[in-house]
Amino acid sequence: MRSLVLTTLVLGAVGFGCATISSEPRRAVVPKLSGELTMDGRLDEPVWQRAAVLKPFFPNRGEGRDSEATEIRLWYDHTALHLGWVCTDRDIQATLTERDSRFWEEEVVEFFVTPDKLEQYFELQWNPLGGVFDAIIHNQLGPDGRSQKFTGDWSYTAKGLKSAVRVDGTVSNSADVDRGWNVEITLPFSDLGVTAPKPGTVWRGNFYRFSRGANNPEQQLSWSPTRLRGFHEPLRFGYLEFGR
Ligand SMILES: [Ca+2]
Ligand SMILES: [Ca+2]
Ligand SMILES: [Ca+2]
Repeated sequence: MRSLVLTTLVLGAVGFGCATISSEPRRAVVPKLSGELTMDGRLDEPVWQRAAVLKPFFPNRGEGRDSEATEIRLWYDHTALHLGWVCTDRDIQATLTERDSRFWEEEVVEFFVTPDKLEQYFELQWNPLGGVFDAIIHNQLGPDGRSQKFTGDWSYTAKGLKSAVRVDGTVSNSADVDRGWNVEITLPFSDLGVTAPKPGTVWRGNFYRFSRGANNPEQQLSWSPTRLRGFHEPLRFGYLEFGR
């Protein structure tokens, strides 16, 4: 514990860019907004300008910094949560397209979220080719809150989920220099088994990215770093408060 505290102090003192790594899970307020979206992967509708912007992402172990920037934009209305991913990427790599593929072996962005208990949460993923993964995770937590083991029910399908990807570059061609990719997402609350949360409600959730490329080592990036080996540490998920 003593060394953990010391590490936190040192990291806090050094800082990384405009933000420091906090030992506490991160927090965000998700604004309640309204606006029509054209589901095309372009975040150019006016409502995206008023969304919460969650950035930067950090290496999940909580040390070092990201080699390419990631941000998530977030808002909700009376029926759904809306997510917009902005991934800077000089070399976009992906081949998988089928639903529930093992996208994490390539490049992918991920959203883990639970409206209720930490032991059960939704895992959703999107890749640069428009691939989608959806599952319900059951995670057995030990007395210290850490994951002991988890299983995923991949048969779950988020039936109302709508998403679209826009790639600025070429996928799986390391001979050129890409710029990045966006994902535009509408996730109805009904797919999470709930109605729209009342303002002030706090959920737990986290945003992750597997970043790879020909000249980049793999990075496992997080909005709220778990500071442990994997992403499946719900005690380390961030806090998402629904605003007014
Ligand atoms: Ca759009
Ligand atoms: Ca890449
Ligand atoms: Ca599924």
